[in-house]
Amino acid sequence: MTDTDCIFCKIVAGDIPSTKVLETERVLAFRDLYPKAPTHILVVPKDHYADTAAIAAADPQLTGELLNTAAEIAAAEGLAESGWRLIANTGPDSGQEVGHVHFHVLGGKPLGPMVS
Ligand code: IU
Repeated sequence: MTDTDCIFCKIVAGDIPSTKVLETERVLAFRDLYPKAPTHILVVPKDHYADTAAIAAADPQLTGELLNTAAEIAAAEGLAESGWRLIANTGPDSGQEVGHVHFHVLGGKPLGPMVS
């Protein structure tokens, strides 16, 4: 499942370069191009789903795989003890910019409180 207009589908396909962190059969993780923290990695399904609601409804197993991958990456980045943040913006009010579901893994410094 690919959306030809989707930038993350193009990254998954290798048509746009990215700094890959981890790849499995159904999941890709790569470094955010504009990092907001020392560690800022995006975890995405290779198939195109618009957002968390869409993937949770369509494929709970893949949704869980994304979460497991995020935790694995955080541990591999040395964040298990210090902690890390997982964000999945969903829909307009969240500020979601890219319409291909993605989890942000953030850490490597105190991140402060969440915005309201
Ligand atoms: P958001 O949750 O949709 O707002 O997050 C999109 C993220 O994708 C954001 O942190 C961008 O810096 C990041 N990003 C990227 O890493 N590479 C790209 O080509 C584009 C956006 I466009």
